[in-house]
Amino acid sequence: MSDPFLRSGMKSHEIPADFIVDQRFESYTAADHETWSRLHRRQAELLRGRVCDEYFEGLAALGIAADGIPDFRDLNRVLKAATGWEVVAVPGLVPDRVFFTHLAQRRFPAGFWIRRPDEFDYIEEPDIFHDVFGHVPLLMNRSYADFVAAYGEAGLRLNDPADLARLARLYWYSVEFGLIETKAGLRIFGAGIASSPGETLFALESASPNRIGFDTQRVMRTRYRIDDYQQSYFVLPGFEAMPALDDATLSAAMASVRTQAELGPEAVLAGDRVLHRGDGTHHRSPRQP
Ligand code: HBI
Ligand code: FE
Repeated sequence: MSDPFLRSGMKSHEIPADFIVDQRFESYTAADHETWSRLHRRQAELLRGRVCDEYFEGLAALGIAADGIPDFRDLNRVLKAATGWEVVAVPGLVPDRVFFTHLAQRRFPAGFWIRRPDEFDYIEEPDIFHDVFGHVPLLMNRSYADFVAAYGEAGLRLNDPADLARLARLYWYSVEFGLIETKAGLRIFGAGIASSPGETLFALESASPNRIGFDTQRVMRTRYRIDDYQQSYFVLPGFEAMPALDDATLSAAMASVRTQAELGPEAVLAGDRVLHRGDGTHHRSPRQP
């Protein structure tokens, strides 16, 4: 059995039960900071006119800049005052219950390690660039911040793995891969998109994927891909439309969704508000992500 936290350079016995570790800001090398700078410069440039305004507002307010990896102590002074959130360092993916517990208490677990130069364009596990550049700016937004905390609370209330999978799809298709309608047009807000140059262009501009109006029960039924760009993106009309996850609302939605068939990630339904019907070319052509 390989050690799942070797990626961070840590051994299992060094990791506490809540998985929170010190960021060890002083341990980043000049090469680590340079990787961050290159990623930041490339992505900030590409996101101009493609990401929602709230994202760049959060980035600026938090001082997340191209000059180097941010120190969580600096981020947390601003973030805590704004929405009550803080960023905590973790060595990698943490177990679901641990993840939900931190979110419910407004602690966002962020990988503290950064990808190697040879992994510049693709990593399997979230590193500090995905977590901090992708997610943290929008934790300055009240609606997004409240949704992520409510997601943690909801995860702790559920026990059935099938229900947890349905809940996770709401997070996947919004916080990770969501698009949003603005007066200026369609924009990105999902961190999985915002931290990936390839998916930034694909999600917004490719003819291949479907772009469908976000509907809570529809999304809860829809499986997703973890190994390639999404076949469907869901579009929120605004941050205030993030789904309600209080016990009464979620339980009612869950009861209804349990009676409905699951959907493949490529599905388009008669009742969908289709903004773009994808031609599916990307996922049909063999291996050219
Ligand atoms: N752990 N660090 C970290 N980051 C995540 O995004 C994460 C996780 N553990 C579980 C998880 N995500 C998802 O499977 C949950 O949404 C259930
Ligand atoms: Fe993420």
